[in-house]
Amino acid sequence: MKPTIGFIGLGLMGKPMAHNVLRAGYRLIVWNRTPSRADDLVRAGALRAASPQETAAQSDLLVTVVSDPPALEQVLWGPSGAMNGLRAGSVLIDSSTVSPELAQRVAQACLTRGVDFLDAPVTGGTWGAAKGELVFMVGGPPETLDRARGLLETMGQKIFLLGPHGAGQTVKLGMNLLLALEVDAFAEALALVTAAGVEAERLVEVMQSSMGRAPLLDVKAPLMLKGEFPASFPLRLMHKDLRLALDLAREHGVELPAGQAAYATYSKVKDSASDDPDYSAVLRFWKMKHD
Ligand code: NA7
Repeated sequence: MKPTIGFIGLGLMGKPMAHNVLRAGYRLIVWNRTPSRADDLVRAGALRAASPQETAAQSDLLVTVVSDPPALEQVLWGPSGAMNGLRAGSVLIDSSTVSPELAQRVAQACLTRGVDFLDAPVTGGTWGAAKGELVFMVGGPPETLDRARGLLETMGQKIFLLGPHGAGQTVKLGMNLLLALEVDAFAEALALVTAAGVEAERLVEVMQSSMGRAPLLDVKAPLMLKGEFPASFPLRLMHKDLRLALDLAREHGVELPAGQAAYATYSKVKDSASDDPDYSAVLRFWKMKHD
């Protein structure tokens, strides 16, 4: 019989991931802080739990996908938190992006309860989540990954085991530093080219023939040219990940001058946003300067 899966956090990423688990025929128990976000999953056959603790108590494998470190601490250790519900012998998989240090703390807390843990943040965006084509970056023991692999394969197409607990988060922060700088660099180039009197589309045409197909060109550039920023990966979360990457760099005595500069740019846009845009809205930085 298939194991029972618990799912906590049904945001832009968590919800499509949970749908794929349900479609794969698992018994699924869900909890989300805003209960209405679980309604369509419940209609599709998932069971609704009253708290993170109740979700954990019924799960053989429990997945968490929440915003940031405080959110993860809240669902694990807050009132009716999941940590108190987890049964010995179960597996906790955290697919939020948090600090490697928090991942190691969660692993330690799990160890004392006889629970196996993996940090397993993802890359691939909301479209990858919907198609079940995410890439998992995993930290933890290979035996634990063996227990979780079948479940992860319902949500993703590639699974990288990168080292001990925290290694998944470390690589994820490296990946997002790269993405943040790439989109920021594109926005800078757009600002420069258009200010110098050439249409933005011309830059993109040249990029297309010199750089080939890439997520930046295929997905972000067309929306950025239109000035449309529907949140696929919210800017507030990329901002959080840059902060986590800079913290990690400081811990290890590594300087990230480009990362610092990008953080300042993303911070300015975040502080002045009245909506919840995608991180490609970093382009607004240059508009703000002219307004
Ligand atoms: P979203 O769409 O902002 O969703 C965030 C989820 O986290 C959502 O379910 C939130 O519940 C939940 N959340 C946030 N804060 C809390 C607290 N304090 N307690 C309980 N639950 C909370 O983010 P994404 O799905 O795009 O991303 C999720 C993670 O993957 C994140 O780490 C990214 O960097 C990568 P709500 O529905 O608001 O009640």
